[in-house]
Amino acid sequence: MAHVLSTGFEVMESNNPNGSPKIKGYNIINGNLSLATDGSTFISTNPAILADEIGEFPLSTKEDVHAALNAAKEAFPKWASTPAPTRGQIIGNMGRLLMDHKEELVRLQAREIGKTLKECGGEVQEAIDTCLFFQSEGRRLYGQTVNSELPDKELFTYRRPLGVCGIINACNFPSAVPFWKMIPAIMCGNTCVWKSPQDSPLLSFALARLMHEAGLPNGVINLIHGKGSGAGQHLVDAVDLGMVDKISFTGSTAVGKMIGEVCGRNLVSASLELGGKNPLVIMPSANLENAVEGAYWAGFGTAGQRCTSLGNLIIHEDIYDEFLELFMAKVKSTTIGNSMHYDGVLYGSMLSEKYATDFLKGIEMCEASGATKIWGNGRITKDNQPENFLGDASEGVFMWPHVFVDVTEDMECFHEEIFGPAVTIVKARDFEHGLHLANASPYGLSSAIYTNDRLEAYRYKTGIKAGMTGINNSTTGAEAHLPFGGVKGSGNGTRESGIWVIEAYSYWHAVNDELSGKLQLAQMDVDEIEINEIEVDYGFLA
Ligand code: UN1
Repeated sequence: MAHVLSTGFEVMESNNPNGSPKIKGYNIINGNLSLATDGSTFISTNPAILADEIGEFPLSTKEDVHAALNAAKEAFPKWASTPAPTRGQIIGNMGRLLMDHKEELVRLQAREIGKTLKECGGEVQEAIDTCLFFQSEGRRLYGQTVNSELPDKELFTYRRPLGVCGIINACNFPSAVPFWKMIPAIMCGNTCVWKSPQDSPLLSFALARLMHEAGLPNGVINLIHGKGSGAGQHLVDAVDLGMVDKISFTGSTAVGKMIGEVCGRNLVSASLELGGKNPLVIMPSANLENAVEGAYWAGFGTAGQRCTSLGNLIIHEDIYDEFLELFMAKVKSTTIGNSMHYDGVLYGSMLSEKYATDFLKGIEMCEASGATKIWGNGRITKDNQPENFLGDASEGVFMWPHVFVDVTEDMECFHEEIFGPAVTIVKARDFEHGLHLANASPYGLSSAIYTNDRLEAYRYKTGIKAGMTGINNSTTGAEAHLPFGGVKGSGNGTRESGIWVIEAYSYWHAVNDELSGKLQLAQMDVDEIEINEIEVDYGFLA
């Protein structure tokens, strides 16, 4: 522990268990730490130990959001004209600082959202990988030289930044996902206003401080805290006021559609990464033990709170009973608890109480749909806990793993995402039926198949409508340099990560340079080439 959390981080008085620190958090606007203009605040708590208050943060007002947008606008011209390799170097510094402070950030993230230390480690690594990737993209922000159809004339293309980007992410991937967005954004020369998730404000504050420590000029990234319906909505409303040139959002499909509408009517670019009901098909030729591992991890890793988590588990009828038996043995032995106190837990608490409440509504929806619950019992409490729950369940918000069978295409729970540890199981008659079921939900984010039949794998890969597909792999676990995103209800076709995301944060500028000293008209002043009138006998080809 040291640096990131101690330098300039004010510890407040608290009654926290084990004396854990409570931090006073700030917005960062134009590099300055500031409170909400009306002084209002909210508290971030540890979802695994609700009595543990992590910090107090500004509940930002419209004025605060506008101040952040103005700071981003002010900073834009200078940052946009900073050489891209220099921007890349600052991003590289961020990656190195993340490496230096990985352990503290991992522990802070685990404390703030309840994810396991192992998964938080993977996630901070994903943020590091993103920085290292885009450090060198700063040296590769290529345009093209294009031949003109006219003599003494040159054509060029340049990537130009869009301007001020509004960044809104969810708290389930609170370090990797904002970095997926902001790192390419600033690499391209944009400036940002980052609305932190309300459930991971201290982590956002620490990350934003680290970005400034890396050499980021003031105003390039401005952090504002608050709730989705408050600061988040003010940021979206500012699109109608002409103050925002781009919104990048990860969250629910309903909110994504609302943001898409606002951006659409203003012709402002929107990157929307939304929900999923990710299907995983198990075919008889699969290695069943491997398939069980993949399905189990996809469904219950991260307590099912990834947008790529398994939704519909589609099992071929010939191996249904055998697979289910192996799968349920694993589900029943699931170790759950606070990973900061116990080793080897598969998952910890829900991300926050709000996620827990929404998850329980999802469980009710499955029951109302007519699905048969074969495992799971809602919220874990002292008197209602699975065998391998570790610790005192009353301290935080923990959920049982849930499994529903007899799910069919006509049920609501077949189509709707349940964000949490619940898997809905569907039986498939054959491959065609399995593929049909995999395509039948309104979403198209991730998908997977377990098969050792190469033709089936090929037909799945070509027949599925999804942004991502795993073959003999889980639905989760995208790497930081492949395009991430979905189709159908999972997004608007934009992608995060790798070289593909650069399209989302830049526009192409075509420049022509007329060197001839005269006006030459494209299409009209072009030399005509006549076909030569020579006799060729093609008869020998016959
Ligand atoms: C998300 O849940 O929003 O592919 C992102 C994965 C992770 C990212 C998930 N690398 O599951």
